[in-house]
Amino acid sequence: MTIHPKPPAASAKSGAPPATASTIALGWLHTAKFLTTAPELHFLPALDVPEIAFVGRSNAGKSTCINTLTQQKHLAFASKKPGRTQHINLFSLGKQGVTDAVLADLPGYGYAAVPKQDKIRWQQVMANYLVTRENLKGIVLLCDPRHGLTELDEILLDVIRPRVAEGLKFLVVLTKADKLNRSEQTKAVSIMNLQAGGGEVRLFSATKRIGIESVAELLWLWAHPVADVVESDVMLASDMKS
Ligand SMILES: Nc1nc2c(ncn2[C@@H]2O[C@H](COP(=O)(O)OP(=O)(O)OP(=O)(O)O)[C@@H](O)[C@H]2O)c(=O)[nH]1
Ligand SMILES: [Mg+2]
Repeated sequence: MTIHPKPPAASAKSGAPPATASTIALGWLHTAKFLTTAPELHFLPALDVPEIAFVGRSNAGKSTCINTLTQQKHLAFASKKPGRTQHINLFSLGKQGVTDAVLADLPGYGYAAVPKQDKIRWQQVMANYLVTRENLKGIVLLCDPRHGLTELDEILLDVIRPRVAEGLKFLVVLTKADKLNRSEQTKAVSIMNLQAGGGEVRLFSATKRIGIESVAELLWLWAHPVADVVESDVMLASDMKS
């Protein structure tokens, strides 16, 4: 049996309920702070902490997803107007002011009104980022299940496939799940499981608060691989196995 590691359970203070994996993961995400913004890859600082990038078509809900996970309404710019995020925006995470991971909000692609030259420039910046960013640990691809994967999503999947094969983490977040009924949600997950090339798939809704804990726990695990988790937590996981 495979036991997936969990965020460590914090020791309960007297009277307080023990912290669960999702409260630890959400507490960690809540520490998010704006770090920097860059119009081009070479303006990004070189970092040695794990970076998790949010990518997807314009208006898919990337910035809203970051704000929901971090429980901060205005951390990333979210807007009804597509094309709102035009730079790579980095947010640092970590307790006690010690940065242990970074979230990257990338500009969306596929917005028809963007001039062709800008579109091409952005596709190049994005492809460069996804291929060369050394501390990139995981990619969260946001996809509105009412539209499914677009041609540009497919191109992105082709770009990252070799890195995923080498161990880059990959998650497809099916956004705006509140717009689907139960059976449509189930169907969307089944279809995406076939398309996600071995990556994880989660339903998500910022408005109906679907999937928040589950995505938070996954990101926590990406940023805190078992080898880095304190010995007692590893022992806890191995106790569970026996
Ligand atoms: N119903 C619903 N609407 C959502 C949800 N998430 C985001 N939206 C809406 O979708 C629109 C786009 O959201 P953003 O978070 O700005 O999308 P984005 O992917 O960052 O867009 P760009 O920055 O243009 O790439 C906004 O009007 C959001 O309110 C959701 O879970 N449910
Ligand atoms: Mg955005």
